[in-house]
Amino acid sequence: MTPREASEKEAGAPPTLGIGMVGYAFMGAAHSQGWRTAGHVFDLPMRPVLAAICGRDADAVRAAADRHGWAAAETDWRRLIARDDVQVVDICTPGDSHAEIAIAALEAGKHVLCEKPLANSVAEAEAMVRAAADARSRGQLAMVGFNYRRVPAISYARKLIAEGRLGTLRHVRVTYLQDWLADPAAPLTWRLKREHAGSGALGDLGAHIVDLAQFLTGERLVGVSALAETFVKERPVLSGASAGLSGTAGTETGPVTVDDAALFTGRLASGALASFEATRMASGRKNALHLEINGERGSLAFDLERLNELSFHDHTEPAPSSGFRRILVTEPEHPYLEAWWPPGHALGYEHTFVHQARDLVEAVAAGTDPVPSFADGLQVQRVLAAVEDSAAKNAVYTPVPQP
Ligand code: SOE
Repeated sequence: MTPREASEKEAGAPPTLGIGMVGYAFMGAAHSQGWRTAGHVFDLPMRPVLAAICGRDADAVRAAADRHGWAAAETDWRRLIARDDVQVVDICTPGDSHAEIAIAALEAGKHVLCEKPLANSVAEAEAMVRAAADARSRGQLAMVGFNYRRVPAISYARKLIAEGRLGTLRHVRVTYLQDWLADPAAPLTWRLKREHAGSGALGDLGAHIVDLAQFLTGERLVGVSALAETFVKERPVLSGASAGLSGTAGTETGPVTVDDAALFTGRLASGALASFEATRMASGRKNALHLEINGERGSLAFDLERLNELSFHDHTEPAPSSGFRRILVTEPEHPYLEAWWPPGHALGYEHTFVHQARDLVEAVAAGTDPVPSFADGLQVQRVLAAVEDSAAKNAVYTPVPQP
């Protein structure tokens, strides 16, 4: 125990929870913000401490540690997970290293938070679920980072659906559109290589919308029919370091080995029909996630670019005066909002990572199972694999194996 920890303990301050993060690009920055802020906004039973961050490039990781407020920097993730001041390992690396790091961290006695998609394959995700189950019997927790569940309006939408406000569900319609690959000159980053990313728009964006559809409805997808396409098959090879979505490219080109876009329909367990579109080629769309759910008694719609709002239609109201109305999800009674700003003072993308950190800290302190679990991540992985199988056969209906 450090002198500061000892004096905090004496003063009755909550115990600390040491965080170690692997990765420091876009997601690393977003998660850092979450860990840094959660304990200042919410009354947490444990205080997250940004103990150490890890990346392969010593200068870059030191700079990231200074920028994002981490006490120490490591260049080898094995050293990070061996540190005594790290109790939670947060994995923000490309998908090809998720399984190895997560399993090693669980075996080393740490709790784990892993960015989505959980892994690059069903087999890896299954191994991670097995390691998480073993670790659970030793009191450790494992969570996958589907941060959009933590948008207050999404969390509130789930509550309305669970309360039956939409009645029997008929349709789930979700699109997630970006445009950072619309330009054929955009460079060949790791996200465009199957060996690193597993898949393209499907795993990156499709994973989010599959998770949201299942989270909001409380149901699983049981089968899918899919089409996928790689519109730009060769792209300029990177000559410098890549920050994930961009980088400096030379004149040499290399093959894109993942999808640029994936479209699929699916059936939910109750019989409701779902449709999904995930693309990075929708010019003009930056981070446009739209969803609409229609039920017998009403409908809900959400737009990530207006994430403090939810559209709700109550179909039991008399037709002449009924219609979609806007719910501003900024009241203290709404999920996550009790500790933020007064009503109408909006939240944004970064707050989802603060809420994610809060939920994991609370689960660790209470010893309860965090959601989404690694098993939830595996279920999404199974849907993604079924989508790939179906797309390879030009939309042949493909069952999703159920646990
Ligand atoms: C890039 O496409 C990306 O950063 C995703 O990887 C994230 O999960 C999503 O939140 C925003 O877009």
